[in-house]
Amino acid sequence: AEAEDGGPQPEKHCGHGRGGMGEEVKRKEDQRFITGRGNYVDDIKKPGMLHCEIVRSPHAHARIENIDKSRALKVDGVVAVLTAEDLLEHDLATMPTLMDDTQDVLVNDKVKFQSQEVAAVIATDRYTAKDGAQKVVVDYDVLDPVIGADKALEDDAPVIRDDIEGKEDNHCLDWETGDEEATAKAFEEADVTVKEDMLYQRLHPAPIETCGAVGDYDPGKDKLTVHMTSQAPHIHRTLFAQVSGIPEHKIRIVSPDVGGGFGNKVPIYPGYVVAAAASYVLEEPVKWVEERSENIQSTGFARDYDMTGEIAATEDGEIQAVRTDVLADHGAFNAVAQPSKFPAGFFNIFTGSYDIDTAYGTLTAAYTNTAPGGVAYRCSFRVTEAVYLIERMVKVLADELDMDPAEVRRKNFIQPEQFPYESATGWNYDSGDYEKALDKALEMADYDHYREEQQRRIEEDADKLLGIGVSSFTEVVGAGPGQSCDIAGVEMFDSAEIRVHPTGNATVRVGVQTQGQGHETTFAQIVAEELGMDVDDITVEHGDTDTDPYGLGTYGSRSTPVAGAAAAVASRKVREKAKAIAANELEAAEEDIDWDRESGQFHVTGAPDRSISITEIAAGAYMNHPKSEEPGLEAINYYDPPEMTYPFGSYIVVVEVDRETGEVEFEKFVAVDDCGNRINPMIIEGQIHGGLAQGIGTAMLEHVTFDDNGNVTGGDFMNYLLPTSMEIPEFETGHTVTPSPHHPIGAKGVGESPTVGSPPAIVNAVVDAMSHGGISHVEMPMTPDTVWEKLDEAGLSM
Ligand code: MCN
Ligand code: CUM
Repeated sequence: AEAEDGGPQPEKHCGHGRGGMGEEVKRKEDQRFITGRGNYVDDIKKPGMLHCEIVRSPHAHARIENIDKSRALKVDGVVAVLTAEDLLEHDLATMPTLMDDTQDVLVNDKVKFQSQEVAAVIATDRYTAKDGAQKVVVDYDVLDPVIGADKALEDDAPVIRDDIEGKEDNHCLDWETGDEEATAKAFEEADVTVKEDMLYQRLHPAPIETCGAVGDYDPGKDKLTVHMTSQAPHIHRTLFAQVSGIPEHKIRIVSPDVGGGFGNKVPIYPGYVVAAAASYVLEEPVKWVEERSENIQSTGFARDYDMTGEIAATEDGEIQAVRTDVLADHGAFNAVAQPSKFPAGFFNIFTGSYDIDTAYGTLTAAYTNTAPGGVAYRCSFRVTEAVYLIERMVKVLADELDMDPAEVRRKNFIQPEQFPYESATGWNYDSGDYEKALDKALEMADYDHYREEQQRRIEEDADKLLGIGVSSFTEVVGAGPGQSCDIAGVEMFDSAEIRVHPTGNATVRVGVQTQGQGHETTFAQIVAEELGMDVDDITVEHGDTDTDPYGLGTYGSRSTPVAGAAAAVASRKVREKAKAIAANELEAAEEDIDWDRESGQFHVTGAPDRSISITEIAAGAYMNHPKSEEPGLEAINYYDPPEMTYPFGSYIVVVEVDRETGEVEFEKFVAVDDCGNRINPMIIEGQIHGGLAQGIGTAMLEHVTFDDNGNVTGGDFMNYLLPTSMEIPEFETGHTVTPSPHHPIGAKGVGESPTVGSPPAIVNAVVDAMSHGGISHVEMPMTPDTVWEKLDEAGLSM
C-alpha cells in the first residue's frame, strides 16, 4: 500500500525482509567501530607529516605586547612558530564566523578569552611541538575581564570588541518576535499571570573525539586537502575558499569517521585554519589535534540564556499569552551556529505544543570575555532553550492554579485537526497528535499510582519525597527551506546521489555527514525501501567534498528531513528509469509497468508473473539499454524542503528527593517520541537513550563556569561533570507515529528530541517534589547542594 505521496504508509512495511523502512537493521558501520578499524582524524598519518601545538592565552582579556619565538625555535625538531604576523603575510590572519563576525585565527592584538589561540608551534612530533610551545614567550598587558552578560552591559564595562569600528559597548544584538501590544493586553486582562526567572546554563557538547585536522597542501597539484572533524564538510570548503583565496575546486575537505559531534563540530575553529595554513606555508602535511581541556575551554559552548518566562491564563488553566525576555551571553565573537537570518535560532517556537493566541519575545545578547558561544549542542537551533522555557512555565502555572500539570497541558494542546498550524510567532507546524503521546506516556509511567504515592509520602512525613515531572515538547527540525534558511549565504538544501552498478548493487552518496547517528545504515534503508533492493547491496558514502554532492551537513536533526528526502526522491527517479528498462526487458509498454513495494519487483500490469527485479534491470541498463534512454542507472537529487518537520513527544520523570542530602534519584523515566514514519526503530531508540543521558547531564551536572578573572573553572572533566552509567536510569521508551505530510517518506528528525525534551521534565519532577512547600523553580544543574537549599527554603529539609 502506498500513501498518497507515493511513500510508504506508517509502520506497515516492517519486514519485506530486505532491510527497508521500519526494520531494525543492525548498524553497518559498527563492524569497523567495534573491531577498532575506525578511521578518525588522529588515525591519519602522512609521510613527512608535522605536528602543531597551539599556544593559548592564560588571560581572558589582555593586549599582546610582544611574542618572542627565539627560544622555541631553538628546540630540536621545531620547524616553525607562527603568529598573527606570519598569517597576515598570507592574508590568513582572520576568519569569518558563521554569523558574519570576524575572529582572529591567531590573536593579532588583543586576547578576548582565556585559552584563545596566540601562536602555533610546528614540529616533527607532537611532544616536541608541546616543548616548543612552552618556550614561546608572550608579554601581555592584562586588562580587566568582562564575565557575565549582565556585567558586560553595565555602563562602565571595559569594551571587548574595540576591533569593531565605533564600538563603545559590549552590546551584541537585539531580537524580538511576536506581538508586543496584543500580548501586553492579554496579560492586563488575564485572571492569572505567572512569572519565573531561569538560567539555561552554559554547556559544552563534549564529544569523545576532540576537534582536529590534518592540512596537506600539494604544491604539485596546487591542491589543499584537509581531513577534519567536520559536521559540514561542503560549507567548510566554501568558507576555506573564501578565507584563503584558494579556488574551491582546489580544496578537498574530508571528514572521516567522527567520534561524536553534538554541534561542537559545526563551526570552523582557528586550529583547522592553522593546520591548513601551516601546511600551505611549509609545504608539508600538518596535523593538529586538540586536547580535552582545549576542547572544553576554547571550542564553542552552548546555551547561556538567562530567561524570564511569563504566562497569562484563565482561572481554569487556559493559556492566553506567553511572554519572554532573554539575556544571552555570546562570548567574545558572535559565532552562534544558526541559519544566518535567525540570530536567536528557532527560539521563536517558545509557544511549544500549545494553541496560544498571542506571544511576544525579546532578547539582548552581549559580548563577554569567554569563548565564542551558541554553537549548538543537540539543540535544534535554540529550540532546547525555548522548550525549557515553555515546559517549565506550564508547570509553574499548574502549581499556581493547583491543577495537575498533565491536565493543563491537555487543555491547551494544539488539536490534530488544527494542523497545519501557524503559531503566534508565525511558525508552520506540519503535523502532531500531542494528546496521544501524552496519554501513552501517562499510562506507561503509571502516573496515577505515583501521584497517590507522592501524597502518601507527604502525609507520612517520609524521608524521601516523590516528584513527577512532565514535558510535552514540540521540536522543529529539518532546516530548511532555502528561502528562509542559509548558512553563510548558502541555502540549506541537501542531496543524495544513487548509482546502481551493472551487477545490481548500489553506491549512495549523501551531502550530510554522520558522527554516530548511523547514516550508513539508515540511508541505505531508505534506498532499499524505494528500489526493492537488499540493504546489504547498498553502500553509503559521505564526508568527502571531492566525491559527494554538495550538502549543508548534519546538525539540527536535518539529515532525515532534508537529505533523507533527497535519498527518497533520487530513488524514485531511479525507479522511473528502471520502469523504462523493465518495459524493454519484458517487451511491454512503459505505461504498463508497475512496481510492487512488497516484493520489490517490477511487473506488467495485471500479470504479476511477468516480473523483473532491480538487479536484472541494473544489468539491462548497462548491457541492453533501451534506445529511448541513456545507458546507466543513476540519479541525483538536491532537495529543498517546502517546510520544516515538527517531531514531538511526552516525557515523564519520577524522582525521589532525599530530604537529608538533597540527592535526586530517578525512579522512573518514560520517553514517548513521535518522529513520523520511522526508518530504523533500533537506531531511533539509541538516539533517544543517548540524548536522554545528555538531558540528565544538563539537568543534574553540567555547567561551564568562570571565576571573576575569566579563568574557566569548569574546563576539564574533573570539574565539568558528565553523567556516567551510574547516573543514568533505565529508560522506558515508546512511540506514536504521526507522519510529516510534506516529507516524501513521512519522516521527521529525532536526533535532538531527547536532549531538547528531557531537561524540563527532570526539573519539573524535582520542583514537583517540593511544590507543596512553595518551591516554584530549581536552577540547573540540580546538584545536591542546590536541591538541599531549596528543601531548606521550603522547610522540608531534614
Ligand atoms: N531516524 C530514523 N527515523 C526517523 C528519524 C531518524 O530512523 N524518522 C534515524 C536517522 O536515519 C539517523 C538517526 O535516526 O540515522 C538520526 O537522524 P536525524 O534525526 O535526522 O538526525 P541527524 O542524522 O541529522 O543527526 C543530527 C543530530 C544532532 S543535530 C546532534 S547534535 C546529535 C544527534 O543527531 N549528535 C550525535 N545524535 C548523535 N548521535 C551520535 N551518536 N553522535 C552525535 O554526535
Ligand atoms: Cu544543535 S547541535 Mo546538532 O545541531 O549538531
